[in-house]
Amino acid sequence: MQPKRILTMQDLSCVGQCSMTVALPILSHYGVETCVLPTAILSNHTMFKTWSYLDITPEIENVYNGWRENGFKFQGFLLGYLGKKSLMDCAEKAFDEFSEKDAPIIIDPAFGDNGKLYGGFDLEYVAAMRNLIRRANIIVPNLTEVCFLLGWEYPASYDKNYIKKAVEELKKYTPATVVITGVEFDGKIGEAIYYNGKISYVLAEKLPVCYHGTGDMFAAVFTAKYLNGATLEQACAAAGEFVAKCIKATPQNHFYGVCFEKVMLNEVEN
Ligand code: PXL
Repeated sequence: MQPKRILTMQDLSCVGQCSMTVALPILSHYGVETCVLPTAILSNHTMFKTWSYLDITPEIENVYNGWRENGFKFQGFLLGYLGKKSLMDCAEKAFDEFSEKDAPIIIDPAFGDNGKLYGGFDLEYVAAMRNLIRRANIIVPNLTEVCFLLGWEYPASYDKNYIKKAVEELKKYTPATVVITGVEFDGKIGEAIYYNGKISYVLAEKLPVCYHGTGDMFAAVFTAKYLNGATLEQACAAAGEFVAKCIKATPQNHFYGVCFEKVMLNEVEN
């Protein structure tokens, strides 16, 4: 079978093991032909003290002209950190013009974590994302992003009823299947999947550490597995397992991302 060809749109942080520099190798490793549209070029991700930032929006129409002239189409889309509101219009244009029939659109809102927005984002960006998810088939927000999308306070604690209310509210903005990442119950961590009116949970051991870029990694493995025929639950379990292995392979002093390369090397050698 020919690998599926997808387009992933997210930033290229030159240093920091997140967004494009994890999505591209992981999607390729798991058998997906990965075309990229970098939305911004940063010296490093925004969890470091400082960063440079080049917005790619002005170049995108030239890229699209190249794609139009060559007749390129994609069989799926994975959106991560876009950076600016203008990129959301570019994303919609890509869905309209470069999609094969029924190509799934998977959107990771990628604008915050731990109850806070990432540096450089504001509520206007959140509102634009709330609008963009109406185009998604699957969204993979973490709980911080869910709360911002709904205009809710980030909760000190929550139960399964809270998650149910949250997904029901989200459904007002999107027809998508909702996969909330990083939810914690009974000392375990994983995903709440809302599909066809029902919620299921994929939970696994919670590791006592937290690293940047793991959400991007989760979205990439999830997307590859799902496009290659896994169910939502299987794709979540595989992605969660991959992220956990990467965290375990990362020494504590490696603070800015996780050592996913070691895990992939292991998978190739075995
Ligand atoms: O991992 C999410 C992410 C992606 N891209 C950039 C970031 C972050 C998180 O901080 O700064 C540029």
